[in-house]
Amino acid sequence: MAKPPLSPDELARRYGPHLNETPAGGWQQESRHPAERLVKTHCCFCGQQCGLQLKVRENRVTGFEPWEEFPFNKGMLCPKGVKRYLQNEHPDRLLDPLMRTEQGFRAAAWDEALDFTARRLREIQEKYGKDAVAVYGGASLTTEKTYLLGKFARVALGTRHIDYNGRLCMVSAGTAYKLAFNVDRSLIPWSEIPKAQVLFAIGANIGDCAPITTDYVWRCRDNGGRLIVADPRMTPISRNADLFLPLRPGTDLALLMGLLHVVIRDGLENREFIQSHTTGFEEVAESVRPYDPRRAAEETGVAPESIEKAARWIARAERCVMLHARGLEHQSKGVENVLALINLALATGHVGKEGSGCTMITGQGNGQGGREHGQKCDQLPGQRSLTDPAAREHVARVWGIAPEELPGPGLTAQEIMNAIHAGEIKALLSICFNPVVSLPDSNFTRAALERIEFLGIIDFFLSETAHYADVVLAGSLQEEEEGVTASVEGRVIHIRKAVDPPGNARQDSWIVGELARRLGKAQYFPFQSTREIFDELREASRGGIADYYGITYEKIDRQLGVFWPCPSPEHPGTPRLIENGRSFFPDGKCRFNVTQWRPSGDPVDEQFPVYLTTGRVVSQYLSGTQTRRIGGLVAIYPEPRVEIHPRLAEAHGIRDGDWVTVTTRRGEITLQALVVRTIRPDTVFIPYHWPDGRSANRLTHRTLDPRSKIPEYKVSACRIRKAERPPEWAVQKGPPQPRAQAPGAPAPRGGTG
Ligand SMILES: Nc1nc2c(c(=O)[nH]1)N[C@H]1C(S)=C(S)[C@@H](COP(=O)(O)OP(=O)(O)OC[C@H]3O[C@@H](n4cnc5c(=O)[nH]c(N)nc54)[C@H](O)[C@@H]3O)O[C@H]1N2
Ligand SMILES: Nc1nc2c(c(=O)[nH]1)N[C@H]1C(S)=C(S)[C@@H](COP(=O)(O)OP(=O)(O)OC[C@H]3O[C@@H](n4cnc5c(=O)[nH]c(N)nc54)[C@H](O)[C@@H]3O)O[C@H]1N2
Ligand code: SF4
Ligand SMILES: [Mo]
Repeated sequence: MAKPPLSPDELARRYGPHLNETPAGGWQQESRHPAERLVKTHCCFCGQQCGLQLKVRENRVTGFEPWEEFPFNKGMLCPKGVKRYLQNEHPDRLLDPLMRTEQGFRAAAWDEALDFTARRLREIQEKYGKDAVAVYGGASLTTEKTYLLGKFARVALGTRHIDYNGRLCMVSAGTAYKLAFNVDRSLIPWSEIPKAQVLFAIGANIGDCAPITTDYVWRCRDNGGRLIVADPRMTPISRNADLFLPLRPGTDLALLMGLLHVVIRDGLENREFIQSHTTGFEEVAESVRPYDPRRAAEETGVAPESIEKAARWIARAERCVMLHARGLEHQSKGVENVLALINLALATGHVGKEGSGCTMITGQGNGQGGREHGQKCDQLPGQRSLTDPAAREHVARVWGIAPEELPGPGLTAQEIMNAIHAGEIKALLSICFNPVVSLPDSNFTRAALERIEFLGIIDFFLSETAHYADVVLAGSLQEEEEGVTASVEGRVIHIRKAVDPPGNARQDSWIVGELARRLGKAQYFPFQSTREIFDELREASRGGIADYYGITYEKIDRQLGVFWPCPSPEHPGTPRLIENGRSFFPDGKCRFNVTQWRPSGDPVDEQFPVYLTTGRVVSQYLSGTQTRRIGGLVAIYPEPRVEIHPRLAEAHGIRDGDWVTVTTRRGEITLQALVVRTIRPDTVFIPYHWPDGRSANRLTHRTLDPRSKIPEYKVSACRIRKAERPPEWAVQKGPPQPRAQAPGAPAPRGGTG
């Protein structure tokens, strides 16, 4: 049954003028009203989870104030944090459940929408089997919601298939850290960063994507620390780097193996640390032997002298912190890349001591907490493995079921979409995920959703994916339900409820609980409050790696956050992991892992000679559902542009502002050129926060890392040409927008302005 999405016109007619597109200038509302109360909580956007205070008046969020005491950001916020409060009152908020009719959506009563959803899920499971239904979760949800969702999939639906949008984000890092340390969390609290003598940032655009971390980087430099940055683009922080390594997209592994080669060749490895705290060094040393600086330079395009220098700086530093993000991880060898960085950290002994450590910069708001308690396809609460008999027994006991009733591991996020496309999975319940914009190869995603038999969405805005839904259940913003998240540091923090959801929208966990009840599983979901969900989560995680047993909301408030593991009420929490080199493996050793070079899944050739890489800009967030609706943010970077080096531009007769068609083996889109000197001349960059004709994911490919199953967003092959005329979307929108702010502009230093 083909099910075309509703057209924008139809949607606008049915559901107001703001849908799917930001009105000119966007939604702006200033906080003129004095506050009745201030609610100390956190920014809902990125993994920094900055503390802030929401101004509340008459059950509405009307503005914000800084929260100076919260230690991570001390009142500083980036542009998104300053504008986040505009969502609660936004005219696009979904205020009722929506049900699809022949003509479009109509508002429905909750009983009708929930009954229908539960009935369709049950019918499909009866007809095709339990695993014909899949669940998508998200890492912007509070930890309680993600826990509830894992239990819902396995107990209420009994399906194997639940996975989450962190599969597009944190899983290469997580897989590698588990292989090396048996734990998936930053090894250090951010207070270690300013103490480092050398900071190595690889594939992390800290200025735009972790803006508050910039302040830690500058403090490190103020203390005399040296900064090394590896990125195909000169991002804001690299302007102040002591050494910049402009590597070719997808070649990090060669760079990192080259660095380790130099360390070992020059006898700079930390023998004592290697001997006392690690296993597997010899094999890794052997594997990097061929990667002398000349070969590493050939593969990466980075000068051999720079590789030599970086290796010496890192190895000779007493304290070194290595920071990485998706540039390193969004590759079909993302896990190998992270392992190679960890190998370098272990070989130089920069793990488990003050001012040293390697760490991923977590992406989504609850990117950390969202990957700990069971919404991953192979995971049970507490970062336990779904295939570990002891873990199954423990969690089954807490849930009041027999261990045999727990389904086994299911498919990952992209694999679920592949199975929908293949007609094997017939229904999807998706919360906090916008796959039409965020999954690679979006023509494929759209084709899959056109054939799905039932799609249910829980969201507070009508996302592009919701256009394909049979039912849209109007859910809640972060500040509309109490809970916890875990920040980039591994600090568990308290999300306080500021207001109720508006109109007939409902709290996410109420919606999930009501569906469970309608599926006949009410007894397993007796929760009257988030606190009761959290208390069960504490039990379920008890004794696991991510042990929350000793964490309570009150303790979080007293300590301004608690770092897990925290196994007992008296335990203060664990800011630094791998203390004195002790890993989470039973033998306490850290593991070296041999890494092997593989080419990208979409190699450049004569037909597609240019590298395409994708990522972010400071003012937009993820698939843009939230930030494309906020006026002050849209103004900063109104439309996606394709970054091109002047030399590449000139070769194609392209000038700044010209329309450029970018074509890959999947499709093409036409955007305006942003001609900048801050990118490699063999590479173009497109931010991915927009849908349809502006969507970078029309171009990307579905190759996955074989272990983490992360898509290779950072490496595609493309060709470019000057377009004769503007694309359809631009014609409809009117004259081109003024030039966006060039990247490489000074990085924000925070501040609430
Ligand atoms: N403003 C803003 N901030 C965000 C987000 C957002 O959407 N907007 N999202 C949050 C989330 S979920 C995430 S995951 C993080 C992402 O944070 P980052 O990973 O820092 O951001 P990206 O832009 O995805 O990519 C980072 C850098 O990788 C570089 N890169 C591209 N290819 C390669 C390569 O092959 N090797 C290397 N070494 N680098 C490469 C890009 O040029 C880019 O500068 O940001 C979080 N913060
Ligand atoms: N080309 C390319 N593609 C990428 C990336 C890239 O670098 N390049 N990055 C990838 C990465 S790192 C990520 S993390 C993904 C993100 O991709 P997605 O997770 O699909 O993006 P979001 O915009 O977070 O979509 C979340 C949806 O959930 C809703 N939502 C947010 N919070 C809540 C909540 O509390 N409750 C409910 N009910 N709904 C909520 C939002 O309104 C939005 O519609 O994109 C990936 N896609
Ligand atoms: S850095 Fe910006 S987006 Fe991230 S949590 Fe802080 S204020 Fe929010
Ligand atoms: Mo992410």
